[in-house]
Amino acid sequence: MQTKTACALDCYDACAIVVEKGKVKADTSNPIGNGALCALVNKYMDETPRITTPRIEGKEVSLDEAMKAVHDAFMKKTSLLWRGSGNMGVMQEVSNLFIERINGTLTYGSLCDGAGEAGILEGRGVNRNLPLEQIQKADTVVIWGRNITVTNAHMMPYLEGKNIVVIDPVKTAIAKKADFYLQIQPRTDYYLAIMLARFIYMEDSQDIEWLEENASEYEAFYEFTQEHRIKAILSYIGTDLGEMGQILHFLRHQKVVFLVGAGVQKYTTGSYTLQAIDALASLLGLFGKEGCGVHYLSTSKLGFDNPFEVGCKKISKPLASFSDFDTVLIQGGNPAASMPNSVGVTKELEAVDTLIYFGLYENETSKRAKIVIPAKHFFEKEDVLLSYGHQYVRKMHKVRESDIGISEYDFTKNLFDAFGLEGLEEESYYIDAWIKQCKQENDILLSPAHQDIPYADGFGIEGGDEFVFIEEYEDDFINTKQFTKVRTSKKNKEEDKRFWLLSPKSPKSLNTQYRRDNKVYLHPDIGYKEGENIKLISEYGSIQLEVKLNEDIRRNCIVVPSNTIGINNLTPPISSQEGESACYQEVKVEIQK
Ligand SMILES: Nc1nc2c(c(=O)[nH]1)N[C@H]1C(S)=C(S)[C@@H](COP(=O)(O)OP(=O)(O)OC[C@H]3O[C@@H](n4cnc5c(=O)[nH]c(N)nc54)[C@H](O)[C@@H]3O)O[C@H]1N2
Ligand SMILES: Nc1nc2c(c(=O)[nH]1)N[C@H]1C(S)=C(S)[C@@H](COP(=O)(O)OP(=O)(O)OC[C@H]3O[C@@H](n4cnc5c(=O)[nH]c(N)nc54)[C@H](O)[C@@H]3O)O[C@H]1N2
Ligand SMILES: [Mo]
Repeated sequence: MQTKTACALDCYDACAIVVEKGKVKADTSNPIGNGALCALVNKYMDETPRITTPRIEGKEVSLDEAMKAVHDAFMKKTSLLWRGSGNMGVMQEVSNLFIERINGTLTYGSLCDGAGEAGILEGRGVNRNLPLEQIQKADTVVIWGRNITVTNAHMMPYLEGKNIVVIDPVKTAIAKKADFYLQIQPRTDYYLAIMLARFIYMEDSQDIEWLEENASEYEAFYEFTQEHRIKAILSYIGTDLGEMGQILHFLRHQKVVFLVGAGVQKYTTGSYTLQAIDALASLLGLFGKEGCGVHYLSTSKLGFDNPFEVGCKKISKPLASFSDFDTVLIQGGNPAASMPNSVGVTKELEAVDTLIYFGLYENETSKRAKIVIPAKHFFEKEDVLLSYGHQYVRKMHKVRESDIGISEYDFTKNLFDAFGLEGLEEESYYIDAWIKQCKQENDILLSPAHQDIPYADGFGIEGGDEFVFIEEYEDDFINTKQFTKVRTSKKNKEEDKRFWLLSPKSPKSLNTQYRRDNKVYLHPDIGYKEGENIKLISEYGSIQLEVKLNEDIRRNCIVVPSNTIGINNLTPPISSQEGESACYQEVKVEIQK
């Protein structure tokens, strides 16, 4: 007997899984995946101990007692549900229905891809997924701020035989194999896209026919690119005309796909970066054609009528002020470590009267919670999985029994009952509601928004709209602290001794789940020794880490993976100009021995 399910970890791949006689394997009958599952599922997940018993103020209690305490907490005046992305199944959101009924508060905004998504919406009106099959038909794939072998490993088979261009401040594994690699200065991808666009106009390589029909304001955009000074900006990006020529060689008159990752947009200006990359793609006429396009984290719920959409009050997710609420429920997340500015966030969480943690593993947040409710693992419940990286939808079946924990549906049902509320349907009703809306091809479910060639009928939700170019770019951070330094560098020899703090994902963790790290990776030329302990200091806090030398990292950057204990002590409590997203990399750090 085989049971089919999928991996609910927050990842582009959202792999299809079969379980046979207790053995977990990749489902090779499904187009996603390359026949293998990653080490997170095969190894690190299994070695991580679960929370097995509910607790109230550190004391182990029965699930009934713990749920009674949760009920009492929600009787108080104000409550907040802050949900993380520990499980990407749609059923995570069923608890919205309870929060709505008690007049509680939810969050808006993002810790993840929100800035980039806002830029895409600005330009295209809707953030559609570019199907894997189109990526496979490209001549050139530009991997732009995405660490594909770590965060999106199942994309690799789709890249075979292509010209590969990589743009990243770190010479990643894929960069080492690339046909062209640009070790870009962090936070300058917007400028790179604008410069490339300007050169495309200068050499008349733009796709006039496509532009006339789909993006007719392109002349105004040309004028906008001309406001950007070439020499100063190329030197600021860390490149030159020669390298620009090499990139253009891979973009002109061929099928090009941009695989853009979270790395380019962990900044206040993240939305403009995505809009500029989209504008570059538009100039080349890359939308609505076979083998072309921009692949970013797409809106996975696009096209669905979401039964868990509610009209609650909402506060900012990356800047949540927890202490404004009597009761805070943290579900499927670890904000004490994953939100920016951990020092401030921790104080906020500790000031909450009743903090409830509902999750699988112990972490910085569970340790501070008054009530801890163990969750069921995605192998232990029914669900539906959508993906931001591809078009396939998967029904998730329970593949093992467990006495541990409670599912999100049962948690919600328990509270509906305790409050004497009516109107919650059966679990299967909601699962069917999602499944029923999918398109179907043979036995495979597809997102209702899926289009083989997205934007072939134009932009906007309904199609028919034009692409909207950027008209304005304001950036105080660059102008005051960075850009001026470059412009005056001849006179002012004093160098900025601080380093850009990059926090990409780790191969051994899924965000803060599984193995945690305690190292800082930096270039040997910076002058520290392997194994040495150093202190990193920013305006917001500090951490002590062990040095690992790595020649692949740009000399003005240091890398502290996002699973590192204490990384977010260093990051700023700010949100992006558009998209209300965290800006983990809008910070420079000093090193002290
Ligand atoms: N193994 C594993 N896989 C994961 C995750 C995990 O924790 N572990 N997390 C999942 C989640 S939640 C997400 S959102 C995705 C994210 O996955 P990705 O989109 O790959 O994002 P990151 O790993 O954050 O960073 C990607 C790359 O951006 C580069 N970078 C940093 N700053 C800049 C910059 O200014 N410009 C450019 N051009 N590049 C830059 C980094 O060096 C890094 O190589 O991965 C998912 N997959
Ligand atoms: N410095 C820095 N910080 C970052 C990032 C970065 O690039 N740099 N990346 C950000 C990004 S992209 C993201 S997406 C966020 C992620 O941040 P969070 O959403 O907070 O994710 P995790 O820290 O992995 O915590 C997930 C928790 O969910 C719980 N969980 C897992 N499965 C289930 C389930 O089925 N039910 C319930 N109830 N709980 C479950 C687990 O106990 C786990 O501890 O982190 C962000 N933080
Ligand atoms: Mo993410």
